[in-house]
Amino acid sequence: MATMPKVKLHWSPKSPYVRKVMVAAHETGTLPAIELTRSVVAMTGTNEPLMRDNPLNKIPTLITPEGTALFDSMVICEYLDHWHDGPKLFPNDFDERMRALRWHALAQGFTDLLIFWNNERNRPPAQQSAELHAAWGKKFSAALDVMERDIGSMPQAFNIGHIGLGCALGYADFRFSDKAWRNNHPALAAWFAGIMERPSFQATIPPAEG
Ligand SMILES: N[C@@H](CCC(=O)N[C@@H](CS)C(=O)NCC(=O)O)C(=O)O
Repeated sequence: MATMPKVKLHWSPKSPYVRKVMVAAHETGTLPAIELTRSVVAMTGTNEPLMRDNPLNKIPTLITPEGTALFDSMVICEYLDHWHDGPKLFPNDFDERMRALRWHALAQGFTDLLIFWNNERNRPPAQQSAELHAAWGKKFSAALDVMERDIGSMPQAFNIGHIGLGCALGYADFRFSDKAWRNNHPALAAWFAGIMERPSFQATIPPAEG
């Protein structure tokens, strides 16, 4: 396999989606080929240099040597996965691939929910919606319950599902530690403790708020 060419990545250390890409970069050995550009984003505004590469104003966004902007995080992870010879993050076997993508989708949807919920929590109290808080609270618990139920059948071979779930739960810790998700989800907590031992996850822990 040829070495990955130099690419640029719009990046920020606290984004759970960027973290997925960084974990994938560590796992595939492609990190040295990635030049990081710190791009600050907010749902309520635009970052003009980023907008020139990605009209959706989202990080992560990767720029290939040909000048193509790739997004979103799953597409970028698949790009990185192309450039190494090790076990694939996106398995070739159909059944394995579907299992991996299902886990990834559950984790990604959970992360999306946390991002929107966190944005709502940061609005002035008078503008916040009690309905949204209640609905997100129910979906948060329901998703964790399904993860707890199914985590025993998570494949052993590390793949994009592991990356998505690890980054989702890491973001729950980062922004929603008050929800103490481990209390009712012991199997999931044990799985997460295991995944956090990987150097790729250790190297990408978001910095403390400050
Ligand atoms: N589905 C996208 C989501 C990316 C995303 O929402 N990133 C956030 C940062 S955590 C962002 O760029 N928000 C800025 C905005 O929405 O304008 C992915 O997986 O990459």
